[in-house]
Amino acid sequence: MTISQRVTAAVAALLLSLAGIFVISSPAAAAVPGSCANNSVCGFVDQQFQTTHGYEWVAGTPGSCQNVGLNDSWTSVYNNAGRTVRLYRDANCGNGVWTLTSGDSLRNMGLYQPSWNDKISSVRMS
Ligand SMILES: [Ca+2]
Repeated sequence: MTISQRVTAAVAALLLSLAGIFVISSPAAAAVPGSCANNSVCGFVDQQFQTTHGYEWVAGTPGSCQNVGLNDSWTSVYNNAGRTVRLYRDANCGNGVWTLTSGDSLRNMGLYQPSWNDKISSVRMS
């Protein structure tokens, strides 16, 4: 093999492995919208939107702040509200930490910002 053939083969192998990752991950991503109610922001105690240890659907009124039921427990969150949602570390929408556009999600807050994991206390829909 020439060097360029080796590079081509390595790139092809990398693309194949990436394709495998996407195929494996797509069913989990597709399952979220159906389980999270429309017009709601959905919080999950576990990562990857798993419901084993608890979950809640927060159906908000646009512009109003809502304290979540599972205080300081969310690890993953899916925004199915059809509008932008802001997440807050404190009750009554104090200390905003993250904004999710419609359809956006966080699979594991501990990966993005460990100090937010198990800290969300309130949300506001725009
Ligand atoms: Ca909190």
